[in-house]
Amino acid sequence: LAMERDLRDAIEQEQLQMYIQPQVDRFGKPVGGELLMRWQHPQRGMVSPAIFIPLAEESGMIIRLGDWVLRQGCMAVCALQAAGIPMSVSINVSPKQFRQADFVDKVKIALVDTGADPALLILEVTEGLLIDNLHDTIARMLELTALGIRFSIDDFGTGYSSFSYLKRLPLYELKIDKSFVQDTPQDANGTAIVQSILSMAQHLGLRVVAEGVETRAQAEFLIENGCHSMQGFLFARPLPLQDWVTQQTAAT
Ligand code: G
Ligand code: G
Ligand code: MN
Ligand code: NA
Repeated sequence: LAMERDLRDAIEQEQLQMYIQPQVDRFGKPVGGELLMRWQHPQRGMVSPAIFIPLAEESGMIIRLGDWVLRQGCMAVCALQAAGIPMSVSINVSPKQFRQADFVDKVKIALVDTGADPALLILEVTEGLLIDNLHDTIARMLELTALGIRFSIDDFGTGYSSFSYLKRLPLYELKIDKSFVQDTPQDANGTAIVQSILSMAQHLGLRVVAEGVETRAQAEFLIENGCHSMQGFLFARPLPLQDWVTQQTAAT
């Protein structure tokens, strides 16, 4: 509860920071990046989003955090483009944030205010979003895709997975959850699941990002099976956006 109060101040006191974790293609070239929030608390130190996001969802603070992340996402699109780094930017959108009556308006305003190219912005949503009001969810997603924004299903396969939504939603991408990725190539069942997701995605015309790629063997397996891009400690840990920009501009 003390943490809940602290979270309220975190935005104003600039304790929140955006990290980016690159996603690379099969040649190792960065093609996108996921923004991940970090909270540097003056006393508690670095607080994991795995702790404060659920708290923010319960308390409703996720709306303010989400507004901030949306803006940061647009600003990251602009910063990368200005630095000549051709990458898409993925942000995590929680169900509560997505379901706000004025969410589409907020996205439009953020795009206009920042001048960000919507074609470079990807919204990661979870299967939890699809449990109720699928009809409204689809309508809202269509409004956003009409702006040029793309959608990705995060943690694919771990939530309420239903094949029917895959054909009804305007999706661009699936992110295979790291729990499946980390079963490859040694565990027969996990490996079969990953192969099936990749094959299904290919037939549906969806791109696939594998998350939590930690070993060379996993990467080789994923590439052999047609995975488009990979994200994980093998390639890079999440790092402050500015550090990534500096590193990329120095490299070229
Ligand atoms: O980065 P890890 O970095 O530890 O993130 C832990 C969890 O927090 C993940 O499930 C991730 O999706 C979530 N998360 C990280 N950043 C954000 C954010 O900006 N918004 C939302 N809604 N979730 C986030
Ligand atoms: O948004 P999502 O739930 O997918 O959050 C991604 C989470 O995965 C973050 O907590 C991020 O720090 C974490 N992560 C990223 N790469 C790796 C990895 O290679 N291994 C593991 N174990 N976690 C990772
Ligand atoms: Mn994510
Ligand atoms: Na995920």
